[in-house]
Parts: sequence; structure tokens; C-alpha cells
Amino acid sequence: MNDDTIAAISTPPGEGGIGIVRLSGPQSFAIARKIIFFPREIKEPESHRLYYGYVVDPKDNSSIDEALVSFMRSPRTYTREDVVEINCHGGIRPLARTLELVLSCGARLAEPGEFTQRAFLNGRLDLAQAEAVIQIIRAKTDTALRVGMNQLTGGLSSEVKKIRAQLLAVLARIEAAVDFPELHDVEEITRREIGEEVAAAGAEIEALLKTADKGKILREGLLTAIIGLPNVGKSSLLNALLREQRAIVTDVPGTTRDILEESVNIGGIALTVIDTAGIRKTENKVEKIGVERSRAALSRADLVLLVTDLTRPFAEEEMQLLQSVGKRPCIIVANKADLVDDVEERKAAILRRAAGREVVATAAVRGQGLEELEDRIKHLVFQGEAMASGAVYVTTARHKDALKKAQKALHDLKKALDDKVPVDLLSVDLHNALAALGEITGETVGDDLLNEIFSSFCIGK
Ligand SMILES: Nc1nc2c(ncn2[C@@H]2O[C@H](COP(=O)(O)OP(=O)(O)OP(=O)(O)O)[C@@H](O)[C@H]2O)c(=O)[nH]1
Ligand SMILES: [Mg+2]
Repeated sequence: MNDDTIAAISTPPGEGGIGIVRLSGPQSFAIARKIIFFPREIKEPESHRLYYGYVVDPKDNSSIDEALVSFMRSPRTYTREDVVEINCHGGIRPLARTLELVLSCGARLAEPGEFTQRAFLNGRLDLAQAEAVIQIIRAKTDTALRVGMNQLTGGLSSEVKKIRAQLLAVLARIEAAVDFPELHDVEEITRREIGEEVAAAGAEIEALLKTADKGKILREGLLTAIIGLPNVGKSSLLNALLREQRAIVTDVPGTTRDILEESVNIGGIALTVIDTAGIRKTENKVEKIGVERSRAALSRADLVLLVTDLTRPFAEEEMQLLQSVGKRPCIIVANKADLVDDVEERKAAILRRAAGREVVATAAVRGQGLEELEDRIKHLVFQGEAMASGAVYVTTARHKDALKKAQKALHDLKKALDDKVPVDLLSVDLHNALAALGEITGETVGDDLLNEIFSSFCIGK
């Protein structure tokens, strides 16, 4: 347990109905009582109850703000330490003054994420659960929120702990075999059983790894670039997806010069959609930079919407753009479908040239074909499967890397088994796998990594 008391403003800066200064640590109650005047005298505050009072500067007894104060006694608190929350009016000055007073009475300003870090260090949350807190705060869609909540309540942690327990049991078997080396039979049975157990654990890790790509998309959203030649209707498509006239649309090719980024929620997936300048050779200085930015957006996109004009044949430049998309998901948006009578034939012609890609016909200016486009996007992400409630997703690169490390260790172990390496030497790989899994839940994790994780949190969380 920490012996210093930390404090921070836990609500976002700006104006709001209320704003909260939070304290955690052994001096929380004492510090709060120094700066709050309670009209009704309290001898010993009851835990988890609200008290009415005034924030008062002890130097000159001037009132700073009116407040409701809760005292929460360790260990039933967010950090497991004594916690006080001072509910002030939600303005910049009352909160800043209250925080100053708290700091002048002996609290220290909290680092970003330090409250949650204490919750972790004091054993209230494991590391994956602590990381879920920030995912919940940053969730842009209900799906992301659900995945975050599932991780917070231990969905991922319990899977990982199950695999760890399985491997610990294997370790026990190895140790038994090492303790009774004279029993050759024991060793033979043990080898087979170790092999089976390790394969089972490996399969579970594999299943978790399979969720990682989707998990990342659910958490971070999908970076989607709208790409194409000039005047095909890229900006019109962005506006249609947003249901808002966000980008300038004209019949002049080369209208969009700079890239434009907007968020849109499609079936629970947060898309960051980038409208780009039409790609063409140009001598215009401004447009040239725009085209470079379009190419940069194309190169970092998770999903590409290649817009083409159905009234014209699919061009060679468009084939080249498709090539730069490579293996990433891409949908060809065949736009201006309202201007032609033979949509299906023209679509088929595109399909012949861009074999293996999906083509959706739209009339962006009328919002036609949008539903189908949105369905295709959802389908690309979820591959047709509905997201089961309570399904576990691996959502961060950190978890994915740790699982890969564990998988590699088990792979080495399997190879050692096949190579008839003596049983007592197998425990090295097992320890490696256990350590890698422990990084996810935080059993085996260094201070540097902890600092890195919690410093990405907001102050006051
Ligand atoms: N009839 C019809 N016209 C469209 C459609 N989509 C776009 N347009 C028209 O096509 C022209 C170009 O549209 P934009 O959305 O500006 O095209 P863009 O691809 O962003 O063009 P640049 O920014 O110049 O690269 C405008 O006059 C639009 O009104 C469509 O579905 N049907
Ligand atoms: Mg445009």
C-alpha cells in the first residue's frame, strides 16, 4: 500500500453540472476534513455516504464553493485505499481552487491513470481489467463498450487464467517425472500427457489470437480511405455516409484538395472515414500535395472504398490503385448508378477486370445503395458471424504479442517433446509460456511496462 495521498480533478475540464476532485490514500479523510466545513458537525463520517458542506480556505476561512462530499473507507473503494470525492460545481475555477487546497494540505497531484494503477497494485483489478477501464472511457460505439465491459468483468482474464492453470498442472507432472526418474513408465505416460495438455492449451491460445484483428477494430475503429479518380463522387459518398453535407461537392474535377477525416458508426463499428483528393497527374502545386496525401491515406487504411464512375469504363489508373490496395479489404463503389440503365452489365464489366473484389452500385447523391455498402462493410469485419454477447476479444497489441510469445514457447516445447528431449528440460519452455500469459493479467510484468500502460490514461482516472 502507498503511504502518500494522491488527488486530481476526475471530471473533464470545462463547464458542467458538477465536477469532482478525488483523493486516494491514507490522509484522504483528514485532508478533506481540513478544507470542508460541514454545517452539521460530523464526528466520524460514515463510509459511502454523502455529506453537505462548503469548501473553505483554512487560511482565511473564505468559502470557495458549495460541495457534496463522500468518504469511502478502504478496502471497498476504487483503489482499495481510503477515497474521498468532493463534488463541486463543474467549473474551471472552483475545481482548480479546491484541488489547490487539497494539495496544500498534503496531497500530491496524481499521475495519469494513478488511481487505476493503485487499484491494480492493490489487487482489485488485474492488468487486463485495468486496461479495460480506459477502453470503456474511449469506446465510440456500443460494441466497443460491450467488449470493454466484458474485459473489465474478467472475460479475457478468466480465459488466460484457465490456460495458465492448465500449464501449471503440466509443470507439476514434469516435476513429478523429474522426482521419480527411475520409473521409466511414468516418464513415457507423462510425455504423452504433456503433449496432449500442451496441444489443448495451444488450441485455446490460437482461438484467442483469432479474435485479435476483430478486437482491434472493435476497440480502435476502422481507418477507411475513400479513394478514386477526380469527380467520381468520393466527397458525395462521404457526405452520404455521414448523412451531412460535410465535404464540398462540385462538378469540377479536383474539388477536394486536402484530406478530410470524420467518424461514423456502421453497425457498431467505428469508422474513421477519410475523403481524399482525386488521384491524377497534375501540375497544380496545391492539388499535387493533395494527391500525395491521398496516396498516404491509401497506404495506412484498414479498409479502402475505391469509388469509380459507372458512366465510364473502369480505367487503367483505377486498376493501379487496386494494386496498391494489395491484400487489404477493399470495396469498389460503382457510383452514379442513377445515370445509367444497364447497371448490372457495367458492374459485371468491372468485376471481370477486378476479379475477386466486391462491387457495390451506389448513387451517392441520392443515398442509393448505401445500405448495401454498409452491410458489406459489416460483413467484411465480422465475416458474417454475429457478435455473441459475452464473447471474449483480444483488443490490444500488447495482449496479442503476449499470446504469440506463449504460443511460440508451447511450440518449442512440442518440438522438444518430439525430439525426445529429457522431460526435466521441458520446464524452461513452460516457464516462458507461463510468463508470457502472466503479462496479460499482470502477474509477470515490469515497472516500465506498467508505467507505459497507465501513463496513457487520463489524469484523475
Ligand atoms: N448523378 C449523380 N451525380 C453524382 C453522384 N455522385 C456524385 N455526383 C456528382 O459528381 C460530381 C463530383 O462529385 P464529388 O463528390 O465532388 O466527386 P469527388 O470524387 O469528390 O471529386 P474530387 O474531389 O474532385 O476528386 C458532383 O457534381 C456530384 O453532384 C451520383 O451518385 N449521381
Ligand atoms: Mg471530393
